[in-house]
Amino acid sequence: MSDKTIAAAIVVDSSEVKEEILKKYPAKIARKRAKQIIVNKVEGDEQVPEIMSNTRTIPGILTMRGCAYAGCKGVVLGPTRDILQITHGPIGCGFYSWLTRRNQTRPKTETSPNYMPYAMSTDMQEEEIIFGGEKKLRKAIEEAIGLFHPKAIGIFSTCPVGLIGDDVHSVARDMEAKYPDVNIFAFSCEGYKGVSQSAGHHIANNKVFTDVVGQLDTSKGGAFRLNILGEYNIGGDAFEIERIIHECGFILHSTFSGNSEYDEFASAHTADLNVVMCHRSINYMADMMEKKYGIPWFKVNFISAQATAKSLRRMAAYFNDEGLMNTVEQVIAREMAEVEKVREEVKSRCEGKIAMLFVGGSRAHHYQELFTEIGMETVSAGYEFAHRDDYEGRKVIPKIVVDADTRNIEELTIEPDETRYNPRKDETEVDRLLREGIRLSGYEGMMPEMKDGTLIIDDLNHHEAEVLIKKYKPAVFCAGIKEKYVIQKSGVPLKQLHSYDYSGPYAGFRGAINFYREIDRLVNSKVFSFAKAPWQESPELAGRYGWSK
Ligand code: CFM
Repeated sequence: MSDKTIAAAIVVDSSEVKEEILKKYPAKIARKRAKQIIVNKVEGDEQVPEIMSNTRTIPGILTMRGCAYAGCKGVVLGPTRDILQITHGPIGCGFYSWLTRRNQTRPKTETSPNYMPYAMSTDMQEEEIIFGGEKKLRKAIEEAIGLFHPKAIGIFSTCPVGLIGDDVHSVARDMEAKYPDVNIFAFSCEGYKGVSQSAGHHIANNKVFTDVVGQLDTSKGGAFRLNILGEYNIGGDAFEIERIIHECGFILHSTFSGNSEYDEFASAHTADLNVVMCHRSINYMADMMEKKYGIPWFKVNFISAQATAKSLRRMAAYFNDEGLMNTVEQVIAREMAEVEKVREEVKSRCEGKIAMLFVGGSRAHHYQELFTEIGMETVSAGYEFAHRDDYEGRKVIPKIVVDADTRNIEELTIEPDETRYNPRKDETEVDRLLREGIRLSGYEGMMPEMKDGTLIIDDLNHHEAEVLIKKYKPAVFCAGIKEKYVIQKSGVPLKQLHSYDYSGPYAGFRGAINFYREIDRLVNSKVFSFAKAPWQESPELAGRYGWSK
C-alpha cells in the first residue's frame, strides 16, 4: 500500500483501544493478550511487529474458534462430493457439520455420485463409549458400501474416539482389505487435537496427500494445467473462478476441494502449477506436492476485481505464453468494464467508511482489497486461528517456536518420487518469475499490507469486539454467525464472511459486483441505528423457573 498511515478522518488511537481492552483482564491474562493485540507498523523490507498466535485460548474466554474435527471434516474434505464421509462419534458432531458451511457442488452428470446431501455418522451411544466403537464403525462402513459403493470413504474421529482409544486406522485397513476397490482412510482429527480447526487442516492435508494424491496417473491433457489449492466453493465462489479460468484458456485440473471429485485429487500431481488461495488451510499440501512431484506453487487471491486480475496475469506469466497472456488481458478488459460501472457508483456512497474483519485464517486479509475498491478502510482485523506466517509473512517460519500443541500434529517427511518427480521450472525460469514479481512458495502475510496504526487482534472475543465497536464505530463488522446478533444489537451491521449470509459468490469479477452492492445496502441503511439491545434498556435480566408459581 502506498499510503502507510490510516486516514486522518480516523482519529482513534489504536494504542488507547488496546489499553482499554486489556484493563478489564486480570494481570496474567492481560500480559498474554497484549502479545496477541498489536498496533501495526510496517518498516523496511516488510518488517512488522511479532504477533502471538496459534496458542491455546485462555479458559473462560468466549472464543470464535472451532475444533480440529471441523477443520478436517468440515473444511478440507467437506466440499468433496464423491468421497463418502462417515463421522465416527456422537450424532451432534455429524449433524452440526452438515452443510452449514454452504460449500456448493455441481456433479458432472445427473447420475454422478454426490454424498454431500447426506450426514453419515456412527451415532455413538454410551454403550460404545464403554465397550468401544470399532464394531459399530465396521458396520457403518459395510452399510455405506452396500448402499452406495463409493470410490472412497473417509472416516472422521471426534473427541470420544480418541479418549476411548478406538483404532480407526486399523478398521480402515481391514475394511479396505475386504473391499479392495474402495479406498478407505481415516483421520485422527479428534476435536481436541489442536488449539483450533487449524490442526484439522494439517491432519487432512497429510492423509489426502499420502492416501489419495498420486493414486491415478491420468492427466486431463492440454497445456497450462493447474490446480487451485484452498478454494472451497462457499456460496459458489469456485463456480465463478472456474468460469474465468476457463475463459482465459487455462486447464483447471482440480480444486482442493471446492466442486471437486476424488479422481481429480488422485491425479492432481499431473498438473504443472499449484496456485494457493487459502494459505492457512492448505500450504502443507502445496509444499508436499512440490517436494514429491516438483510442482511449484505461488499465492493468489480471487477476492476483489484487482486481485483477480493480478492473479490471472501471474498465472499467465508463469506459463510464459504470448497467446495465453493476450487472452487473459482480453478477459480482464471485458470483465473490468462491467465491474467499473458498479464500483464507481457504489464508491460514491461508501467512500471513507470504516470496516473491521475478524475471520478464520485467510479472509480477514483477502477481503480488505474489496473494501479498498469502494473506498472503505479496514482499521482493525484479525484471524481466529491463523499462524504467524499468515500475519507476518512466510519469512518468519524459521523463527516460529514449535510448542507441544503443534508437535502433536504429525509433520511428514517427504522425498522426491522415484519415477514421477519432475521439477517444472529451472533456475533461469525461477529468476525470471522473481523479476516479474512472482515469488514461488511465498506469502507476504496480512500485516505488511495493512496500514500503520491499524489494530491487529488474534483470536478476538466478545469483550474485545464490544470495545472495538464503542471506540471505532465501524460502518460494518465482518465475522460469523456467533458474532452476528450481538454486534447487530449494538447498532452495527454484521456481514458474515464465512457463510456470506446465504448470498454470494463474492470471488472473481461478478463476485466483486455482488459484494459492492451488498456492502452498499448494509452501510447505507439506517435500520441498524434504530436497534436497541435488550441490555441497553434493562442491563439486569431477571427470570424465574417456568414451573414455579
Ligand atoms: Fe481458509 Fe476458508 Fe478461511 Fe478456513 Fe474456515 Fe471458511 Fe474461514 Mo469459516 S478454509 S482459513 S477454516 S478461507 S470455514 S472457507 S470462512 S473460518 S477465513
